Amino acid sequence: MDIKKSIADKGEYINGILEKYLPVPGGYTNLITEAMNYSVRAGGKRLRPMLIMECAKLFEEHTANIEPFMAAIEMIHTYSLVHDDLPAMDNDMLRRGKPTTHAVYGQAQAILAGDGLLNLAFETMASACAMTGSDRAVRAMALLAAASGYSGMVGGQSLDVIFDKEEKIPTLEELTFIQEKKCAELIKAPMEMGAILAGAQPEHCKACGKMGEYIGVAFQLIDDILDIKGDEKKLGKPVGSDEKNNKPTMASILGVEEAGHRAEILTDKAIEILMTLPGDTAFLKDLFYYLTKRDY
Ligand code: GRG
Repeated sequence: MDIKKSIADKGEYINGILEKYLPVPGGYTNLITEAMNYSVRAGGKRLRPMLIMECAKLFEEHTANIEPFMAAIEMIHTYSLVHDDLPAMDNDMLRRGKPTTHAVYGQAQAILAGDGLLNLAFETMASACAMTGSDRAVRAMALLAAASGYSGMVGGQSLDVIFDKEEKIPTLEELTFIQEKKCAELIKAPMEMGAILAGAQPEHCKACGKMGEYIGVAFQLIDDILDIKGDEKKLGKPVGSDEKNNKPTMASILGVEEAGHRAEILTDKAIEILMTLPGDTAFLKDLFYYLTKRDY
């Protein structure tokens, strides 16, 4: 399997889904909707919707009602990137190979574009829940709400900012918490959501979540490594951002080699779980291996 091509093809397919849910610019909301659409259309691997889709496929060939959730998670992920790039946070001017949202639309509109995407995500999922009356849909929405909120991504980001702004050095335990919450929650959630939406048994849903947790932490380790030795052109964002912001990461504390080694161990653990699941696991297996070797 040419995994790079498979990822790109699936990404294109997901772009088509996203287009169905993006706001239509016009009237007095023209600017904010443009800023929202700019942020989503700037690109990205579309990994999170891909994980919903592929994990659902393990249990059911065609899962009804899955697209709104795929669109919603990418909206939430994109909002987090828009806010993370703001001067109050990482102050980055390049993301996904394009000027960041605040660089194009100004800070106020970028904050609002993030807010707009977050709300649109929940509107999209809530409409799907209302239309189908499906218990699976409600459970998937609740899971994503928790994973992206104070006890998940926002909580991790908050602790990260505390250390950043107060110039304090986090312990390894604190750094692990940041990593698990800021990054892994939004990789774990889509895997479990895919299983839930496909009506998998509770133990299979949990197994998908655990697999996602391992991959999520590995993903962050690789992200930290790429920030040290990645190629700015391939990444579409500046490297050395963590060092510039005096931000210790697992890669800077453990060293690039050890961080990479840990990512490989976590990936093996995730694949061990994957092998216990039904359905065609070939794509996910290749994807997990590829993610540890990715250069973007
Ligand atoms: C502002 C609430 C709030 C949260 C910010 C997303 C985030 C949390 C911070 C960005 C920095 C960072 C290292 C986050 C960890 C998650 C991560 C590795 C994001 C990048 O995800 P990719 O590589 O991005 O999937 P693309 O552009 O491909 O979608």
